[in-house]
Amino acid sequence: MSEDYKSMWESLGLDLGAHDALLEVLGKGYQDIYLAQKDRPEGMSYFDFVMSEVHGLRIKELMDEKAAGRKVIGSFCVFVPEEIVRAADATFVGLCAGADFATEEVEKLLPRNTCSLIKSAFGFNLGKVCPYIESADMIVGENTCDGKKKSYETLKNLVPNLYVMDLPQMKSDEGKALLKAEYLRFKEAVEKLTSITIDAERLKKGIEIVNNKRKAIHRLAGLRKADPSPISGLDALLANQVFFYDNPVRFTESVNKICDELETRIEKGEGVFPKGTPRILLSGCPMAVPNWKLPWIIETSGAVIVGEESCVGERGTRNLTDDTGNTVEELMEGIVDRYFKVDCAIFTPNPDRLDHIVEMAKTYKADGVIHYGLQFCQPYLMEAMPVEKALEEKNIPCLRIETDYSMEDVGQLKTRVEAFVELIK
Ligand code: BJ8
Repeated sequence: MSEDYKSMWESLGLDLGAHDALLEVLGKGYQDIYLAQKDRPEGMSYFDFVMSEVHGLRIKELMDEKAAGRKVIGSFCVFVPEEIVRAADATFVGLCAGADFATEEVEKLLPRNTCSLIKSAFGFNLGKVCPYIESADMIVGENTCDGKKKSYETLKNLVPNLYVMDLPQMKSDEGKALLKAEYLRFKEAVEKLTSITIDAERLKKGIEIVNNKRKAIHRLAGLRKADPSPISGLDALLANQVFFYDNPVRFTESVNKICDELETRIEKGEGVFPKGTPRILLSGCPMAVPNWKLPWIIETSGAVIVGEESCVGERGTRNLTDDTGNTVEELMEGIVDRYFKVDCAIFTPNPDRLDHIVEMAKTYKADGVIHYGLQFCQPYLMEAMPVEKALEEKNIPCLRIETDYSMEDVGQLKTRVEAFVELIK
């Protein structure tokens, strides 16, 4: 950290010793995985800076916003509509975590066979190492998978400000009506928290800010169709991860700047890996910072990742929200329409996701798909089988991986990934 943030972390109630240890591991991981890459776009230095200050400067900014009367709202899921948060001048932050922490403490509250994503969020909270959780004025949980849904019953005893949003499980008219009712209830809760009435002008502005950051990410994704790929999958994943933390306007500018640079690279035929490097589409559970294990294994095994069918990726960002409405009602309708298309595996049946994976594999000219399922994640592990079948029908090779946040299986995963890369070469 470039400044001394100790007093800020102390005032947030962080456990300074544990937090220092976490930052050390994070810094080392970043060094070994990210900074060790060759030929990175210069624009990635912005993301290196963001990562080096992810618990420092960014938290200070949040503190300054709070001091100016703005609220911070944290979320664990892409179903929480950021547009509504922005419309109330509040700041939206992602709270999912991608590393094990305080596992022993967590397993006193949650069954051992809970997915790493949920355990990690609890671990960061119990270990008092996450300044985002501590600075949030409202934490939004959502009824998606059983693991999350039931864990919020426990989480509500650990945090003072948990708001639980119900979500549909089927893409039916009734499901859509439930989503609409829940978004209206959320809008009211945000208005109450911020003492701001969300009118059409505010909502339009909120939609514009979030759409702009999605458009920048779409532009970045489109440039990865090139061969050689102008950016590594690891770096593109990082941009998708920072999407959830950064100031949205600054983020949009920074991603667009990288895209300008990537366009020049493409014109010159330059890339991060040689032309003809096997191209992989990653599909499955979301990867939160610092969950870089599998992408790192793939990109050090002779392949390049060209897309992420994930909530930290295209599943989360792919559709824009219609901003043509003129009333709150019309704009809210646009928000409901947009989010109702998110094809998370908690939906049943969920054919859109299978179609989207096949479509992405074709669009990004992937030679194969690696499906990433977190251990104990029923929705994605169950859906991995129909995904594989749908890909087989199109003659697209697929490798199903089931793992967690530990590093114990790195050797074994590397062997399987290398064999898969050989196969698709
Ligand atoms: S919209 S993917 S962000 S719920 S990995 S906690 S599903 S057991 S994260 Fe998700 Fe929203 Fe869906 Fe996206 Fe459960 Fe699976 Fe764990 Fe998961």
